[in-house]
Amino acid sequence: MVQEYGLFIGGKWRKSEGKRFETHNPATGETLATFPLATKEELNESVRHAKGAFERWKKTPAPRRGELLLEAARIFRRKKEELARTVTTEMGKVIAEGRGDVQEVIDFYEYAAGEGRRMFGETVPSELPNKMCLTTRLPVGPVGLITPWNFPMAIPAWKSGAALIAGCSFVLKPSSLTPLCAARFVEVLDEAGFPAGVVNLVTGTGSVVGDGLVAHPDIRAISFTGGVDTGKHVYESAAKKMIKVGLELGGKNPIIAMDDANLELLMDGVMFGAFGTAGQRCTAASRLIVHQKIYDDVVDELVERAEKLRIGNPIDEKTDMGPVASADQQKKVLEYIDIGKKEDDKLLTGGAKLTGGSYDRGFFISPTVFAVDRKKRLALEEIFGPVLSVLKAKDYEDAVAIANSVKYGLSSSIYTNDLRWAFRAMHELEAGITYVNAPTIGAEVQLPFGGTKETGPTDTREAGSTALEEFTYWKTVYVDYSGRLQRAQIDTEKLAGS
Ligand code: TXE
Repeated sequence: MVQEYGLFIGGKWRKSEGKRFETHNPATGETLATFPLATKEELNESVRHAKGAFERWKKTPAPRRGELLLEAARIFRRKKEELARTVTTEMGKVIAEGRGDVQEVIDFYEYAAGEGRRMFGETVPSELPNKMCLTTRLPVGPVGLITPWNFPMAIPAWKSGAALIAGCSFVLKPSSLTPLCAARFVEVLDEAGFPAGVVNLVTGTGSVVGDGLVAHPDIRAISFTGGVDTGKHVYESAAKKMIKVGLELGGKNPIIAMDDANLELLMDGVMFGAFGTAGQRCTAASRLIVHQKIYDDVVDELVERAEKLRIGNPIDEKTDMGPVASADQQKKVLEYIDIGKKEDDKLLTGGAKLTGGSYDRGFFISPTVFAVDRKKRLALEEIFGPVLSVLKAKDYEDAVAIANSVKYGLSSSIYTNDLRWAFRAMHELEAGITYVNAPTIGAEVQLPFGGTKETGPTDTREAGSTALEEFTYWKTVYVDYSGRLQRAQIDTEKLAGS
């Protein structure tokens, strides 16, 4: 039976006045559940609850807030397998990656819970006697979390975990491709016992719920992950309100293969980086930049391996790559494949929709590899699908110049056994993340995640020690216990001489 969900507002699941939409399994076409397209009034109601709850939540000591995050982590751990199956069924990543998505939730909630007992500020010496100076973090207020479909539980967890431990209440607006994952996620938070109104889930369109959330006067920060065009729009309207905004907007991530690289290690990394999650990770390796000396060997091996991948229903443990997430995604990726063909890029393997039998019910595309010239669109634009562009570089300098020639700067990688290239790449690749001898994917929650250039113009970082930046502001406190007026910058000479 297809379950009908409502909106989660003020600690309760509520019916909506809005129309409904369905969510589907991208491998089979099966309808999984229906959700409301929330109205403006319902969105406003959720923000009203978030605002009321914020006043109490911010006063709850951070270690107590952390206990609730730990409780949620325990429940996520208990339900890991069923939640992983929801991720795979609704989004289409293979089941091992579905489990990884949920594991990331557990890892981050545990990490963020610990932050409740750290959340360090500084104590700094004063230039005046009997005066103490310190800094502390304060939550910005109720926040809006706008999330995509490619990590349908992990990304809501990164954003909500950091918001909650910081003392912010939130309204989560998930992608309309994966509302079931968001609902199952919020059910766990409800079971963990977060106070009513701290956690709210509002499904619906970008234009009503997304725009409405960003523009709402009581929403004090927005954390957004999605496409560049939507991100620009969010950035503009957040700027009109002068609120904090965290943006994570995709990439065109390169792997550089130097001529001294361990080829076996390189190929394992390239296959995982390019075709994991059917290339739909913001950190996916979508460019392989190969030193000319090893180019032919790498290309041969790549084609052989890509053709061996088993494509099918991602719930089957034996499947290597599932479908792309939606009909729109499939159309967009196929359009890029056509662009490659029209621009005379050399198609090395794949390059087609998979059809026949069970493939006809889902959105399958064969793993595709093009040999591409550095100025072509396939070398420069984000595709977000199982399409890898291979480029030839003369030497290290040329490889880095190609790597840096795109407008994005999220992840990057170099395979080499030469320390010179490894250390230079760490400094010279224009990206928020650089891997050495590992692919562009595989972020760990205890490290900052984010990019530069059009990937992350606000330069915020999710996860890691920087996760709180999006949701807190710094308060500087001066405590003068001298019992008299002391004037900074003015009384210092007298003091020095006295
Ligand atoms: O993203 P959108 P889509 C890229 C990838 C993909 C493309 C489009 O290239 O092909 O984006 O995917 C909400 N105000 N990435 O269409 O539209 C929307 O409902 C506020 C990269 O899914 O950007 C969803 O919740 N919000 C990315 C979220 O924004 C609005 C992951 C993202 O949707 C809105 C996903 C509005 N006006 C896609 N309109 C990554 N960085 O990993 C829509 N939304």
